[in-house]
Amino acid sequence: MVGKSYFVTDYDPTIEDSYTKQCVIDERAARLDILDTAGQEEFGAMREQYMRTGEGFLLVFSVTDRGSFEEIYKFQRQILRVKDRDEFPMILVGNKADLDHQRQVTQEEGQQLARQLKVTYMEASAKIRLNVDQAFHELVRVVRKFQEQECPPSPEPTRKEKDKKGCHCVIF
Ligand SMILES: Nc1nc2c(ncn2[C@@H]2O[C@H](COP(=O)(O)OP(=O)(O)OP(=O)(O)O)[C@@H](O)[C@H]2O)c(=O)[nH]1
Ligand SMILES: [Mg+2]
Repeated sequence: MVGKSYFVTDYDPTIEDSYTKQCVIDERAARLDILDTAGQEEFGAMREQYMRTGEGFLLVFSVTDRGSFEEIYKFQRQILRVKDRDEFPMILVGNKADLDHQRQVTQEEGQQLARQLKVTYMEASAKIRLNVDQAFHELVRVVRKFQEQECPPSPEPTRKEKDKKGCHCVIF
């Protein structure tokens, strides 16, 4: 849902859609390659592949659908397993926040899960465009922070330091 820049009222199950978006986040240019993936189980075979290539993930559930909320934990475990890490850039998004009267998941439950997963929680609505761009921007910040920790930009590393670095290190 959140990859689109317009709101679609028909339900059209996603198999896989992709979008590219250029934007400036915190005064730095970013190119977002967004892969909108399927929630439906029959398209789940592609899941590990997109998990391997993704640099950051928006874990989107619907606040009006308890089942979608309960699936999030499993997705996060799978991402961490595929990445072979304890933490990875992700944001938990509770979508359809405009449908408050149909809520099955409270804001507090969303927060609680986010704490457990060690990620940020945001409520969004694709319909009223609440927090849609913000969720992407927040994810970019988390991805940048993560990548800087993984591979800190060192202005002029010495030869010895270069050899020690795990990133961009070519061994002859
Ligand atoms: N009221 C409201 N409806 C929404 C919102 N986001 C999506 N919908 C509606 O919910 C239905 C499903 O939306 P999709 O974006 O197709 O859902 P999805 O999660 O991508 O579904 P899959 O592609 O099958 O995983 C559509 O009818 C949308 O119009 C929202 O924020 N508020
Ligand atoms: Mg979809």
